[in-house]
Amino acid sequence: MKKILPAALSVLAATGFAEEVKFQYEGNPLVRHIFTADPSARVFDGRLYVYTSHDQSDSTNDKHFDMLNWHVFSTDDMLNWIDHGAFFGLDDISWASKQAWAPDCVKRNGKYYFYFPVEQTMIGVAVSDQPTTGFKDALGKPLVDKKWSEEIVGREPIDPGILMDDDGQAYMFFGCRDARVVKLKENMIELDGEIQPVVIKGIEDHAENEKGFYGEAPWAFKRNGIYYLVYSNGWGKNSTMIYATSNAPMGPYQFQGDVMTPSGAGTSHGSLVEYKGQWYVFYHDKTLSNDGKRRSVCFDKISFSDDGKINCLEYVKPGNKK
Ligand code: FUB
Repeated sequence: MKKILPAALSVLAATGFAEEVKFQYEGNPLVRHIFTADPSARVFDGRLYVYTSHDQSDSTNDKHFDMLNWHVFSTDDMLNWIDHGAFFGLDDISWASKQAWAPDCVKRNGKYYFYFPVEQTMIGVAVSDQPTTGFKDALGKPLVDKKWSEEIVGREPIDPGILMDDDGQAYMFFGCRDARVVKLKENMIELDGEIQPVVIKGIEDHAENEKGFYGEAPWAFKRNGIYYLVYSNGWGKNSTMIYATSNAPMGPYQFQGDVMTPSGAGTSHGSLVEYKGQWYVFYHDKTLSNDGKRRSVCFDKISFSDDGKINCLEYVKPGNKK
C-alpha cells in the first residue's frame, strides 16, 4: 500500500483497545493514515466528533466492503485532530460477524448511543458514558433485523441516521433502496411505534444513480424549522449526495437538489453539521487509492441560501486547483 502517513501525524498512546493518533488537517482528504468512509459528524459539549466506517487497506471489489470496525475522530478547531482509534467493532458484537458499515452516534441524558449496521441486514445499538470509548452492545441482538419482514424494514436495513428533534423525540432513518424511519423511545435502545416508509415527492420517475433517486445513506437534521433529509442517489460515477426537505420529521419530503457534485467514489455518504457558527459537509472520496472500496473522509464548508436551499458544493479533487 502507498505510504500515506502525513508528516504531522504522531501516535499518542495505546489506550485500552484503541490506539490514538494525533494529526493536523493538511487539506482533503482529512484522514490519510487509514481508509475511512461514511462520516457522521456530531457536536458534543463544544467538541466535534466524526464517526466513520473503516475500509481495510486491502479492500477490493471482490470483498464487497468487508469492514471490521469503526473509528471516531475529534477536533475543537478543525485543524488539530485525534483519531481515537477502532473504538468498536465486530469483535464487540456477539450476533454479527461481517460488514461493519455506516454508523451514527448521538448523546442523550449523559450517555452516548452508537448505531451501527452489520451484515447488510441488521442495525444494532451500543452505549457508553463517553463519546470515544467504552461502548457496549446494548441489546445483545439487533434493534432492526431484515428477518422480521422485508416489507416492513425494506430490502437492506443499513445506514442508520438519527434525528433528535427540539421536543426531545428521536427518530432513526435507515435503509438502502427503501428509505425507512421510526421513532425511538427515550431510552434510545427501543423502537417506539411502527417503522414507516419515508415518502420523498418529486422523484417518482428518477432512475438509479441520478437526480433524486433514493439510494442509501440518510442523514436528517433540522435548521430554521425545516427538516432536511440528505441521502445518496446511487452508486455510479456520477452519483452524489442530494437532499429533500419537509415541515415534519417523518415527511413527506420534497426533493430539492444536489448537496455536492459527485466525488466519483461510487458510494456517496456523508453528513452536514454546524460547528462554531459554520456549516460543514463531511463526505468521502477515493483520492488516496483511486479505488471506491478504499475511501477517504473529507470535509468542506457549505452554506445555505436565504430561502433555506443548500448551496451545492463543487467537489474538487484534492491536488486539483479550483
Ligand atoms: O461503507 C459501506 C457502505 O457503503 C455504506 O453502508 C453505504 O452507505 C456505502 O457508503
